Amino acid sequence: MPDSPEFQASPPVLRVGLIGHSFMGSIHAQAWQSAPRFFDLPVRPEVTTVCGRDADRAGAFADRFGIAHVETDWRRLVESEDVDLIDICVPGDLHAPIAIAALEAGKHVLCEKPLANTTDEADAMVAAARSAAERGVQSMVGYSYRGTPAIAYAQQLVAAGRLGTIRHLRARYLQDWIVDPGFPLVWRLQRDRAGSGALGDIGAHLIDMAAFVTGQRLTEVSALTETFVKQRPLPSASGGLSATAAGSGMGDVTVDDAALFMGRTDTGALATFEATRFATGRKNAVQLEINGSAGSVYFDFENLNELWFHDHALPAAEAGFRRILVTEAEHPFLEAWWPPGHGLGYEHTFVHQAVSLTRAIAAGTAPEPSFESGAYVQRVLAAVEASAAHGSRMTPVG
Ligand code: SOE
Repeated sequence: MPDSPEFQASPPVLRVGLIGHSFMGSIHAQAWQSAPRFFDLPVRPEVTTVCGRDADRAGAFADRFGIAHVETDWRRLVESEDVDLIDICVPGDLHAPIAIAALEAGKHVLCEKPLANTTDEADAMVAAARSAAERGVQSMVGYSYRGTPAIAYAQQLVAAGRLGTIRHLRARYLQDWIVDPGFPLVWRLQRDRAGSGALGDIGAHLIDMAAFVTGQRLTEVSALTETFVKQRPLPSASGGLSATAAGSGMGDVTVDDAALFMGRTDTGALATFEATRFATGRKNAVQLEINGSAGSVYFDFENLNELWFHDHALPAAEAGFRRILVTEAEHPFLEAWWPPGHGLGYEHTFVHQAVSLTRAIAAGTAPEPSFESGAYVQRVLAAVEASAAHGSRMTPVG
């Protein structure tokens, strides 16, 4: 009833064109659907098109998620008048061409991490994002762990000075999904597709998360990388984390399996990072500890609803790490969800990412993490690789 006083006009729709429909494609599709159901948003995001080269697979995805249109050519999608935002969930070698074309066509962009495969690509993407922003077109890189309430709350504690002067960052991202040498050579293990291995896939999250929580950036690093399994069976399809081998032939692994590095931040804190896909028993252990003069925080994604906080101002007899269950309505993002203690999961971090981007687009403000933040991560990745190649020499972040 449009003229009833009770009538509330539906918010306008933000039409999302999703490129890619594997693991990341599904979690993004789910996030776009959940965001307006749980959060009050000034515009309502809706995935109206999914794009993939294989029409049958993309069509099956569209049916499953209730997406109206299927496209098989990303170039047609970014030029289409029927979408407002391009969401890029494909391997890294396609990030720069798609993002730049989309921004030039006036489409907002959400791009999966890492932003690009090289610093040159990242710089070109930043330039395209800057010029698009002058026309009110926004861009964001998908460092989704910023949407973890406990991580966002740690950031608030640091910003409020509860940790004092930060001295140490200790970050680890541990997985074990390619320990089996029979696991196939999926795109994440190919340099020309992924840019790097554990370093860029999961180490990149750590670099972004450490910068987000502390507000500090690395200025120099010293690194070691290793590829433990140098050849793997060719995959049956270019699949993801659960791919199977085709049973015909082997190929070279051209990325790192593990990366370790240490560094110094712009305010003089010392940092250590470890990213590996060979930590047997660790599935998605994203761990971050920060020690400051006034206190410390510790987080592990395998218990993502918890943040451990040590308040060094307390008398020694009472102090010590205590567990904060980050599920209160006062905690970041939690006002929209379940009652205290009922907990969130991996997918919610992507919902929060979608919410932040949607709100920024509606407000005409620059979302974070920006392409510039993504390019910073890219420069650290490049410095880590350069240091490892030169025998772990201390290497400036360019
Ligand atoms: C695989 O290592 C992966 O899916 C990453 O690509 C994601 O960024 C991370 O969130 C989970 O693990």
